[in-house]
Amino acid sequence: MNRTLAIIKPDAVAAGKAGKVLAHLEDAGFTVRAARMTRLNRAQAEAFYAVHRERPFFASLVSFMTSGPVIPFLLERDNAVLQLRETIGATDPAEAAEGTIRQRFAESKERNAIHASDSDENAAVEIGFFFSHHEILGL
Ligand code: FUP
Repeated sequence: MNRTLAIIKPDAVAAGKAGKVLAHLEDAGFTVRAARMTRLNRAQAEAFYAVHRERPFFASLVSFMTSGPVIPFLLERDNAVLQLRETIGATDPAEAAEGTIRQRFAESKERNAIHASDSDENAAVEIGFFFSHHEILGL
């Protein structure tokens, strides 16, 4: 078993799809070890996406990610990072495989419903961004 971070993004929360996205994750075999609803401020969103700071879409991405509440989840299963990337699908929903979360729920490449960590190293950093040790449940 290992861990990864998912974030239900503001588009999916605002559209009332958060429950369906979580059900999709649970049906795909992930166990929730921590969850919260929060709203990122500008500094937090810029820090979270710092790797994209020089990209042309950065300002728009930060504006979108601060536009409403998000729901981060710490998820656990075998091969969690890779399995979650497969479960969410490609960044652009037009390219996301049938039955993936982004194919089902995303509106566009920017408003794409869900974030997932892309490596074990980034998962550890991103989990620490949203959750402190005492919020992570052993169950
Ligand atoms: P992903 O790992 O699939 O979330 O995609 P990236 O790390 O490449 O991009 C991070 C976020 O930037 C995406 F979720 C959406 C946004 N993005 C855009 O808005 N436009 C782009 O051309 C690429 C990414």
